[in-house]
Amino acid sequence: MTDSPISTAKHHDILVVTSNNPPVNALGAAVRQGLVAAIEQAEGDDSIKAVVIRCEGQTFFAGADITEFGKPPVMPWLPSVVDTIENCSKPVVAAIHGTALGGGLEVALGCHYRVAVPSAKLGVPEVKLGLLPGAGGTQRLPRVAGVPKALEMVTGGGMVGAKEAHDLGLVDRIVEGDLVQHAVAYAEEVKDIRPLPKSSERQEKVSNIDPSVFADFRKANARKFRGFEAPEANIKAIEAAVAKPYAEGVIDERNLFMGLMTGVQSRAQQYFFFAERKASKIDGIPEDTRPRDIRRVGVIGAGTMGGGISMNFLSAGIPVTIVEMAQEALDRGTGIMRKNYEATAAKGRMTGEQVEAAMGALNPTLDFNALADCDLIIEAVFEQMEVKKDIFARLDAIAKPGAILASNTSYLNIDEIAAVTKRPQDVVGLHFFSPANIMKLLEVVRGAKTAPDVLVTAMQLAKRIKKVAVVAGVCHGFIGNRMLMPRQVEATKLLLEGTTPEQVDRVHVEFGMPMGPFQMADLAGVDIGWHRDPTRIENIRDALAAEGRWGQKKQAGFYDYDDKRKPSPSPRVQEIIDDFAAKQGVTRREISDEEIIQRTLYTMVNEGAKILEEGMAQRASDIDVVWVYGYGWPVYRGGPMFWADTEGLQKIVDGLKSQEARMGEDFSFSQLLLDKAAEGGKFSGK
Ligand code: 3H9
Repeated sequence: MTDSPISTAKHHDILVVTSNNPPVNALGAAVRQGLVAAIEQAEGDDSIKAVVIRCEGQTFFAGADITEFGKPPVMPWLPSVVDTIENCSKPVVAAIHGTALGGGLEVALGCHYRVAVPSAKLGVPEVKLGLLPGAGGTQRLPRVAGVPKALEMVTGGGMVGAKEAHDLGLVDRIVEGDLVQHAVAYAEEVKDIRPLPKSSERQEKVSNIDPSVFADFRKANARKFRGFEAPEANIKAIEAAVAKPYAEGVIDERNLFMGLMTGVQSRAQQYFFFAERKASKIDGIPEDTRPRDIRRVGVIGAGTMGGGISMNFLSAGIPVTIVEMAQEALDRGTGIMRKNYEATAAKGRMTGEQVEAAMGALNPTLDFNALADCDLIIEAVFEQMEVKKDIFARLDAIAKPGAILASNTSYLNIDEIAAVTKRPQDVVGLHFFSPANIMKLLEVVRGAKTAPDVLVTAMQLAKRIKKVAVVAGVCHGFIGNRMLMPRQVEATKLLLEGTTPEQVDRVHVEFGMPMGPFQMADLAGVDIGWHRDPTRIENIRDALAAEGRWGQKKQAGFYDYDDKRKPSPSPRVQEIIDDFAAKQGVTRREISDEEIIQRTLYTMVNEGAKILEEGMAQRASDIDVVWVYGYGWPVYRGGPMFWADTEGLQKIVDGLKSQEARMGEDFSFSQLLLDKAAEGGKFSGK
């Protein structure tokens, strides 16, 4: 079998089994077949006393091959491969580097011993794909690492480092230097030890477990798990490991796994895994485009956005020059940045030294000319075209040749901004989401003249600062905020027609959004974008703003808030709504939850389809990435476009048609949506 990704070589009496399946040694069919053949080889050869399983390339097995999911299964499947390894009559040692993830860790747990390099990481991220470790992992992991840690790992999907893994008993020895050499030496040490230690036979860590562990764990994490099916299935599987013998526990695991695998949520989450990776690929750009070198970043504006943006670069070790117009604003901005870092340190997520290193790499100044040596300059000032144009003209005069000039605008036309410079090819939009040091999304706005290497630099830099970047075209609000608009328009009209802010928000929260449109308005500030003339009252928002009901910060907005920011329905808001309805001659009626979904979520899908047909997003999955990472769309629904596919596009069209008259001229159909619905098509998978 020359083309098998699995090869074997004898080092004296140790058989070294090597997987070479780039990029991440996913456990596809050929790998599984090769592993079983290698164990058979070891069994059949008396001169072999022990086996080492290792991987070439960047990592140990990163799990099952996700691209095989949903296709007809090819034997042998992973659970039986792991069993074959564990049942080998000769000791098997896993030699781990990179990341042993999911099925990869399950293979390692099937081995009798595990050695790892200090940089290795181990985890079971299946929950992020809407799944559970289905190759015996839910039964072996608690037996080796203990129930509390197993619960945390299977439901959180995070990784543990080699040292912690060693402390937990997941790794038997940490080895420095040549991994193969050490693993072979380890195999020599253990080759004669019998009985072989089998993870599946260990009972001590799953015996005498107080069942309240599970109830407490569920309670403590209820908020985090809300809406997701996989965490609960993972918990049930660990419960089975405690309550039942191994042989029965794995049957429970299998049933729970299949239940998840055939559900919509895991399809959505697997789709999203690939969507996120696809987002970094830019259409129409030569493959060999080299990024520009970014050594120092300039940020204009030390407000909430400017400060948050700066922190991203500082945390990644990139020095930042931050410019403000007045000393007081500069001090306030940098003070907040320090406070944020110190809060992170207080939670143990940063050391005091790291805080000082980050703040030490910040150069706060009132001197605009200090931006002259920056390789990337991001403007984060007031959202007004004239202000931005003025800044870009000044930047054009002082920035060094080849510097990238970026605007953090959330709506404005990048081409118009670029036109005031003599270097529109260097201008790009970098739209961060608030709080900019936390939110993962970055919309990279591609202007008509933005150079390919500027885009490539932006995408690469996004990775460096741990953001997920999506390319958007120039249109009002780009991808995310543009789709917010129809939702806002219809939500507000629904208030007049008969619903309450509570009903609209409840429907959105039940759908899985972190909050509804009115809760979001109160959080962001009802006064944002307000014309500031209290006598000019043209809509409900104007009326609220005129009365100082600016949202949470004033303890009054669409809701009333108590001292702890707990919202309650506001009789005053209801009066304002009733007043407006009366003035506009709207007869209020009972509004169904379904109508709210049709008018606030289906309209978003329609807008997303327009964005696609206009080429403002490269692909439907990019829109989904924007909504999951920028606005908290529940990932178990994949994003608005994937969700539309699961609803059925004809159902979306029919729903919108049923509301067309009510929505009036605010609404028009996307031709792409109509066409796709008519041909029975989908947005995803194209
Ligand atoms: C599982 O194991 C189920 C079992 O319990 C039960 C079975 C019965 N399969 O992320 P990157 C691709 S579920 C197929 O950019 P990095 C990825 O799409 C699995 N393909 O690299 C990308 O392709 P492209 C549990 C995979 O260095 C390329 O590899 N395991 C898989 O930033 C590079 O990926 C997981 O969930 C896969 N499993 O990060 C681990 N993984 O170049 C998922 C990656 O065409 N993987 N690809 O865009 C990861 O978390 C990261 O890829 C990893 C590397 C940390 C490994």
